Amino acid sequence: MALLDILEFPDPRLRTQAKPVTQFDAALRKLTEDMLETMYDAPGIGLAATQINVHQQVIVMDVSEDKSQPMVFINPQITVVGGEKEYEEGCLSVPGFHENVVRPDVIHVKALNAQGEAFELQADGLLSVCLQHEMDHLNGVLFVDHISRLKRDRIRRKLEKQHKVAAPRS
Ligand code: GNR
Ligand code: NI
Repeated sequence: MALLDILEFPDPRLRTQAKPVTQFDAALRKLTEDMLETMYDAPGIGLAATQINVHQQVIVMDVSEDKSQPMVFINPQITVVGGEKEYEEGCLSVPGFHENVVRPDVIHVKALNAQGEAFELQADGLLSVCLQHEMDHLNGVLFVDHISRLKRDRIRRKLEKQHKVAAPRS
């Protein structure tokens, strides 16, 4: 197992469009295990491969209270069922900032597991919010794209300043 580095906004690599997974092999299972370890360590409730600079359609999540329900979604497809909900979102790629985002509430998801087997589920509440947030990552979209430009620019400037301070010397 290994901890992976998480890209931070406004890194342009976070804008990459992820490609569907075609090989359900040991390397994919190692990737999902390393992503879960990285997510639990952070700690976070979800992680998309885009965030660790791997541009394949892979998501890991665990929205359970006691962190006992790891979930893996490969090549997910989401259809909106209905409703609308506002939730205060955060992101491991936008550390230290939280903002309210409005999204559809109920969704239907079709995906594959790490073995390549298809499954479907209907989600609402936190599971739905998190899945939509992770799906956005695979499409190069961040939660800050759903808030005002004023707030987004303020967050970008603060993170750029932090990255300058934290940058290794040459
Ligand atoms: O850990 C996370 N918490 C969270 C809270 C509200 C809405 C979405 C999330 S996902 C986030 C982890 C992350 O950045 N996933 O991409
Ligand atoms: Ni995120």
